[in-house]
Amino acid sequence: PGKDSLLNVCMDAKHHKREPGPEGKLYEQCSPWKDNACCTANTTSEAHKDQSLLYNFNWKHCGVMPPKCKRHFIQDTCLYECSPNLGPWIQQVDSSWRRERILHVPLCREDCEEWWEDCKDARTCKENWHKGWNWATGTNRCPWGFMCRAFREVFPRPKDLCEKIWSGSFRYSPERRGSGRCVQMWFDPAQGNPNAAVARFYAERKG
Ligand code: FOL
Repeated sequence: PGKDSLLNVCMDAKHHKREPGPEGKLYEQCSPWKDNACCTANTTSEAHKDQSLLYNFNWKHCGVMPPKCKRHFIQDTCLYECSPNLGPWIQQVDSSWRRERILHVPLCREDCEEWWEDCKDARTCKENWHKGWNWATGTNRCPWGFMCRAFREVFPRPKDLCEKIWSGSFRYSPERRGSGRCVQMWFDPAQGNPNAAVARFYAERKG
């Protein structure tokens, strides 16, 4: 594809808009994307719930997730659902719930390290949260034989968390926030969305 087709696009997935555009208001942690977003306000309000209707996914599958950890999962959901700057990493997939996914998005090291640091004492029973849950009750529960353990045991390093939890959506980037060479899940929208320039940089190399 030409490089322009990688810029300012939405993936063809479960809740994404067909095309990015302004949203009057996006909920709390997703508000940085409101000037140009692939998500709707309703998606961003669901993104903040422990048991959201987006995927019927339950963050409390091993007990309550501490708020300092949960905020990173909310931010990941905002990035995943709202970002119009993930085009260089969109791949077609053969899946029951989406036609496209993101693969190997270079996540800035600080975003990954802070996510791990704030979640290391939280608990989970699975390394890959995309597959293999017990859905018998309508929400994800730990499958038979998968014991709840601390994140620091399931994901020994920050890189393990960021790369494995969503089956390779992210790659751990050694680049820093503000470098223009890695994607930030956290940013101050005052100077615009820094990920637009990151997408342009990688589209140039791929397109
Ligand atoms: N965040 C990021 N960064 N990347 C993502 O790909 C992503 N995906 C979700 C949320 N945040 C993300 C969506 N999460 C299932 C589980 C989790 C989920 C969506 C769907 C699910 O239904 N899993 C079934 C298998 C479904 C199938 O592949 O057919 C399971 O076996 O547990």
